[in-house]
Amino acid sequence: MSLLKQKAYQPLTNESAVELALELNIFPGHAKLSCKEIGDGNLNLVFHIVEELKGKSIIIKQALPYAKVVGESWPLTLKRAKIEADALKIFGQIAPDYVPEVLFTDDVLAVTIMEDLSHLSIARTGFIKGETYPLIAKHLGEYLAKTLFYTSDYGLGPGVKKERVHQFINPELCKITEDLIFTDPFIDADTNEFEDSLRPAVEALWHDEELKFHVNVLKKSFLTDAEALLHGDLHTGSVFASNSETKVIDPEFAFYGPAGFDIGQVFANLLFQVIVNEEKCDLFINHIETVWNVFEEQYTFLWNTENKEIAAKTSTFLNYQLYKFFGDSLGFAGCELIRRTIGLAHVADLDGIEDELTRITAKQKTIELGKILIKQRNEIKDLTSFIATIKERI
Ligand code: SR1
Ligand code: MG
Repeated sequence: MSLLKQKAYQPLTNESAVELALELNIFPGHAKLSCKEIGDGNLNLVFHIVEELKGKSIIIKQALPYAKVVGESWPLTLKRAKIEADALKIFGQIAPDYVPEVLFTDDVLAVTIMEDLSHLSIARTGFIKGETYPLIAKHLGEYLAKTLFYTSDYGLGPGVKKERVHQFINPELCKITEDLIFTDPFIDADTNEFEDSLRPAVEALWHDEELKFHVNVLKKSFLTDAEALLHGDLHTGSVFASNSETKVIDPEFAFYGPAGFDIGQVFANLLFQVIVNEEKCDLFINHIETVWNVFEEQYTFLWNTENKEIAAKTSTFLNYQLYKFFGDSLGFAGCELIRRTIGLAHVADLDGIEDELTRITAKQKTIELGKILIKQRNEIKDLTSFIATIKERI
């Protein structure tokens, strides 16, 4: 019986992924298709299907009922596939240049079929190989301004916005972030993973009461500030890029949260390259500046031209908003730097450094910069002081 008619979840194989694509008439019935499972993330299966003669291709992404990075002992809701598909559709309407096209979704099979982006590379992998993607920062700044404005009270109006908050209640995936970013790295949790030589630096974090206070403030903001529909996991592994194109993928962690969270994840994941890539350090600092400058300019334009809250359209309130987003983003960036260094889910920018001394030194710098950004996020009032803070620590 056809996969869709069975109305039951089953993990796809290369063979059944091809059957599904044929059943949906995405390719002609006689097409000769090849399929490869290419998922290298922490959670899902990803099938790349290519029509051998014509070269047409698609991606089928399927959620697994557990976290792949840990195994079946960590069950995980399949509902995240619907959240991801719905978020891709909304972000795709708002910022079509920067989001893959969705071709089909099915909530029971937990699949999203989308445009194939394999002519692009995962930005993190490209950066590690020496690419710099000259337009990625401008594109991400624009993506952030549009998605964070148009999904907010100011872009949608309070009625529709509240419906969206309801639609994107995503407790299980949010809990992963709450634990892995805001809790576990700051206590002696089983999920933490770090080299023995980092233990003194890690234990210092666990005993730093001032730091833990600030992390609790940031976690409270993550839990309660429903400012905009966030991507929720906007690291450089969630971005496909080339020298001319940028596409943001994988919004399964989407929910209504503080706007600075998405911006901060982008900052932190560019900071990994600032820290490890001595030769191109200035270029990645420049990317960070561009992300913020483009975000600020475009958010300001949307605020002034598309604002649904007439009485809020003042420059003082806009400045208040931008100042809050900036400070929040530094704090969230600090949390991301620390959790990717000593928590459960690491990044190849750091872990891929073969020489142990170089790797440990880079990780120590990452932890120190993370601490400073968390504690001083409200004193670092603008880009100039942010860049100065970065340069003092690397
Ligand atoms: C168990 S999931 C670990 C991490 O992978 C995802 O991409 C998120 O970043 C999450 O924190
Ligand atoms: Mg992901």
